[in-house]
Amino acid sequence: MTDRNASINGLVLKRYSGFYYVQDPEGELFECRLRGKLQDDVILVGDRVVFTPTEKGKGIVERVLPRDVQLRRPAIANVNQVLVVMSYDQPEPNLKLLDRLLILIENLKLTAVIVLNKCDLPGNETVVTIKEYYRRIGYPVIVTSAADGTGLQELNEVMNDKITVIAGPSGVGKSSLLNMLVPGKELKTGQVSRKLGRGRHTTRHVELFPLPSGGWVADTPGFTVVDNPPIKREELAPLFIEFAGPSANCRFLDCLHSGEVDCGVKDAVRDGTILASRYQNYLTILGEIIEQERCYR
Ligand SMILES: Nc1nc2c(ncn2[C@@H]2O[C@H](COP(=O)(O)OP(=O)(O)OP(=O)(O)O)[C@@H](O)[C@H]2O)c(=O)[nH]1
Ligand SMILES: [Mg+2]
Ligand SMILES: [Zn+2]
Repeated sequence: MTDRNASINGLVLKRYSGFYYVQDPEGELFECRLRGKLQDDVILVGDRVVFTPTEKGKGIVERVLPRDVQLRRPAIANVNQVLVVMSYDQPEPNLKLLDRLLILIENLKLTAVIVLNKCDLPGNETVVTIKEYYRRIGYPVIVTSAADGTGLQELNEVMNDKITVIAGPSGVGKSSLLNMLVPGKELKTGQVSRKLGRGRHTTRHVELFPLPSGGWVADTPGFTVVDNPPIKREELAPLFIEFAGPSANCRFLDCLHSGEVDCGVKDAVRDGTILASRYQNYLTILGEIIEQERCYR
């Protein structure tokens, strides 16, 4: 079918009780229904669509344009990058979760940006490790405070013209950062429970918020565990981006950097080039993936 003259391209920002909210290139929002033949489950937040404006502020979605990538949790299409937020304290940064999130992002071939929020609080040595080591291996690390505004300009700049998802454990300040970046959008934030040191799960539905300086951003609920990427054992090491150089020195081409002799990765761990916790997390996840392979056989 050829699109009617009046049809224009738009981006789906949210879905709410049967309506899709579609933003046109000028930034105007349209409350849309789907053209009858379209099934409800073909459209995700983040999809680019062709739609026909009808009366003021309303429209009909005609078709969905091809998708680049699709995240499952949260279900968002066409994501460019993920901000992995950790905090200086309350809760303390968690390197296990950080590494698990980073490999998921690498596996999806998305850009990962690490955000260290709550820099108004004192941080421990893990904060220093993130700033030094993760920066050195190539991840941008942005230091912020939603409380005093530190780093928000820099954060704004990395999100320019991109679709960004904010991920990380509960209570690190994801929603608080978003509230600072998107004026007039008060997202629910939760007090960190003093006893547990983690926040309540306060963030639920999926929505892209337009940023004043260009780009869109989605909040996610905090989590403490994530699934492994659906990969084979030999596909894991390349997701630990700094293993690439040292693995050129492994004696075996198919070295998994665990029990093998003459392993460049293990040498690099021994001489301190590779962070011990990165290697430990690699071994743990490798073990889990091998275990999964056994279950599927
Ligand atoms: N000191 C300080 N506190 C902050 C900062 N950012 C957020 N907080 C507080 O941390 C608590 C949790 O913030 P949220 O924004 O709800 O955290 P979240 O990551 O969205 O949590 P979930 O939605 O549960 O995943 C709130 O009490 C915030 O006021 C910050 O930069 N500094
Ligand atoms: Mg939140
Ligand atoms: Zn090796």
